[in-house]
Amino acid sequence: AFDSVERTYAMIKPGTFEHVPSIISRIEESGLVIHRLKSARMSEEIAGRLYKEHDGKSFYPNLMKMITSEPMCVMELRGEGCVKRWRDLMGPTNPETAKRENPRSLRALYAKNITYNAVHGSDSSSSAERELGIVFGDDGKCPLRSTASATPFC
Ligand code: DGI
Repeated sequence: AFDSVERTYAMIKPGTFEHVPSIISRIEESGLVIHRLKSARMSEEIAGRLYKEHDGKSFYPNLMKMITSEPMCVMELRGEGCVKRWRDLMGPTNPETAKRENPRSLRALYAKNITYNAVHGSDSSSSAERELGIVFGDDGKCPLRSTASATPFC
């Protein structure tokens, strides 16, 4: 059944607004399905839950500043093997590496630097479930509200 197809959590991160159409096109061409999409600005609280594993690292303050800086596209992607397929489309974390190893990847094309590196994708199915839960509120806690909502973000 469609429900059993793998899913992943994807973000078109702040600083990448003008490339949203190109990135959406690449997703479509790849055959992955955009199951849910919204435009939202992340609250500090949700960002903290999402990036909990990096709390305490040297780059954590910059990471938090970047991810809460402006609205972005958050998505649930679906498709067979989509965790790996989306990670392959993204390319390596560091854009310099991406340019060397995979010049067609989204990070090679659109990342400004390692902090503003254009896109995010879960690193495993279990991370995907956790991250989708946080952002879309599937975990029963407060979801990331879309920018269309009149209510302030929680
Ligand atoms: O899954 P990725 O986004 O490729 O990488 P990750 O989950 O290990 O780290 C999340 C984000 O944190 C990454 O997209 C950029 C930032 N980051 C990770 N490692 C470093 C880093 N930023 C800096 N400045 N230096 C790092 O070593």
